[in-house]
Amino acid sequence: MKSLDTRIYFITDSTPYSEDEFLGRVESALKGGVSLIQLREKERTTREYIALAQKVHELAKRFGVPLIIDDRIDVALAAKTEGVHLGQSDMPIKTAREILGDDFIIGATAKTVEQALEAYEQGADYLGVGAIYPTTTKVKTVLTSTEMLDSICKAVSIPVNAIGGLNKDNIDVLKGIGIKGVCAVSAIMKAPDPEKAVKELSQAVKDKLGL
Ligand code: TZP
Ligand code: MG
Repeated sequence: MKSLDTRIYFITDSTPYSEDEFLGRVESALKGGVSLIQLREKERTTREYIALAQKVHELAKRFGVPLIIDDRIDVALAAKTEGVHLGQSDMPIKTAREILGDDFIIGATAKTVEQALEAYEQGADYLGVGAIYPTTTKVKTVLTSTEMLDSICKAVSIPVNAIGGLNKDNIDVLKGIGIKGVCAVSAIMKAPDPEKAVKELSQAVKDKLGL
């Protein structure tokens, strides 16, 4: 298993920002100490996605934080990032692993124990499970119960992260569940001061979840 720190997994959303403002916010979040970062773009052309990935990658490398690309292994390969995150309608994990090799970080989305086991058996390095709470981020998802999250954590031996509407004030429900971290978009991206938001979220994750 790879050594992978998923405690504070920041997923970006560039939608409402100019590129400079977006990159400034990403840098601020990195300064705050995120442990993993994912570039998540849904509207951009392939060329635009690669160009932005290269810029975010330069920033992330300065802080020693691995960059994961959402959905697209071609973009991840082109920008030479450390990983890719694949959903249930993206390339199968097995195929991605064959193409990308053992060292590449491959994350998967799972909402059931069956999906979790399949992703694990096909070579996923971590799982994202949710949405735990309703989210304001644009995503096709349904709520996942904390009971299901718990069952998934017990079923696989790779890190499992919770995702969906999570912030420093509502993560108590995750206490006692064997997650290795939380994923957050809005709580960091939309914060007035992303660096401060990351520090506060890290403290809450440490205090409330012991991570
Ligand atoms: N998958 C399930 S919920 C979600 C994704 C990508 C969005 C999470 O965003 P937020 O703003 O942290 O609720
Ligand atoms: Mg995706």
